[in-house]
Amino acid sequence: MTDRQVPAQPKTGDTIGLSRRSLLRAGLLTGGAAASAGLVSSTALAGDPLITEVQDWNRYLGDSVQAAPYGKPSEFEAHVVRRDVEWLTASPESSVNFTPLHELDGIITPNGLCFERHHGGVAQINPAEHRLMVNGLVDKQLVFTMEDLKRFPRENRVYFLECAANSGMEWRGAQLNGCQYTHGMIHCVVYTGVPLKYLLKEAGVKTSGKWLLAEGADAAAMTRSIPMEKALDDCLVAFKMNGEALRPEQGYPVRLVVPGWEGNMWVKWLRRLEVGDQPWEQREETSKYTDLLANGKARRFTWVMDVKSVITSPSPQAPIPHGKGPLVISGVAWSGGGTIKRVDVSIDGGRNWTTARIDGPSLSKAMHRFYLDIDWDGSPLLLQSRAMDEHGFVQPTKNELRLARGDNSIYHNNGIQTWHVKADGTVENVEVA
Ligand SMILES: Nc1nc2c(c(=O)[nH]1)N[C@H]1C(S)=C(S)[C@@H](COP(=O)(O)O)O[C@H]1N2
Ligand SMILES: [Mo]
Repeated sequence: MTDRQVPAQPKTGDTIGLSRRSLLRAGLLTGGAAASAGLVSSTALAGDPLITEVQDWNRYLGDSVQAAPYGKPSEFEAHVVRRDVEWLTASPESSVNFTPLHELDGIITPNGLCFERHHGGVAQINPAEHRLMVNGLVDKQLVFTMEDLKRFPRENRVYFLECAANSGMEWRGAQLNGCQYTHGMIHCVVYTGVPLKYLLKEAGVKTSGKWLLAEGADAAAMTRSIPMEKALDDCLVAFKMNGEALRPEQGYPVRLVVPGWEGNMWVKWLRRLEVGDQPWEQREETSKYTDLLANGKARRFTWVMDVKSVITSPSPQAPIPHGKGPLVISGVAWSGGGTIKRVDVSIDGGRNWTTARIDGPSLSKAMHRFYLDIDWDGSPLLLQSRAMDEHGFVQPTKNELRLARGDNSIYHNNGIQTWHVKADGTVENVEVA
């Protein structure tokens, strides 16, 4: 583990002024295709032994097809792992680790790198011994086995899951040095599952049934109230992620998928769905996952994850290794309200904006990948990204957010992130005042 992968201890909000004239000198390359001479490695011209000499891997047989019945990444990618921040939580069982966003590309998170958040550790469940009960205000109380669930028609959908506490540590100022830690409580995979409405239809929801309680089979018995409208809309009872069985960390054998809404509601190890006529006022929807405003009142039932984005490279854990010349700026954007329509990138702390290129699938309530290809002149940058969703919602600055919600909040920070890129290519988390 190198230094730059170690999370910095909390520091008091580093603030950088906007007066750097040098920032304006960094020119934007509009085309995208970078045809500068700076792209060609000069070592190749000097008789590089990696070209002139036959290497071992070119000479000896490699591993057999039986060597890795379940494949894993190259040993040279060993640093690409989920990481936690030790001082953040009191115990490692009720804790969180973070997706290494700075090492990923595209929109899909590999299963082994999806951040984990659990309140009572990972439940280890034999699917043959798992049951899902539907009870409460229904015509027929039902209990499904996993085999029963797999006889309902199923769907495949790509969705992001973001913990409402993602970026929570950044509410009052720049704190953690890396997008893995500031924005890594998110993952995006393709789920295979049964639409929740099919199961509810099978049970027959009574007309008084307006709410659904989802309960987990883990030691925390996570429970959340979900309005019936959402349950009957796009929720899934999912058993596969990225084509294979859910990982135990993600709720094996079955979890609830609540598209676009805060991660806490996506109950893992799902064991019970109760239909009721009002919310249950559980811990996770009263004392937690509510937003205390400046006037002492708390916003609650703030389910939708608002439009948000972050530049993943360059970023503190992904400094620029190559000096000036062609530079790929890349990041991710998402909105619980639907698709992302536009992402703008600023290299001067939000004074000027250039529309980035969204590449890859643009799916509702899924991550979007964006790029801005520039010709970096080697001067310092204040990098920001600002996303806009299909409804026209625009990601706010952190000051705008604090004006609306005050200073007490942890959850639902979708403010614009700033990275300070220095002339030597290193990058730091800062806030633009
Ligand atoms: N049963 C159960 N479900 C749970 C939790 C839990 O502790 N137990 N944590 C919730 C929280 S707070 C989040 S953010 C998401 C995290 O999902 P992940 O671990 O797949 O990233 O799961 C939610 N579902
Ligand atoms: Mo969460």
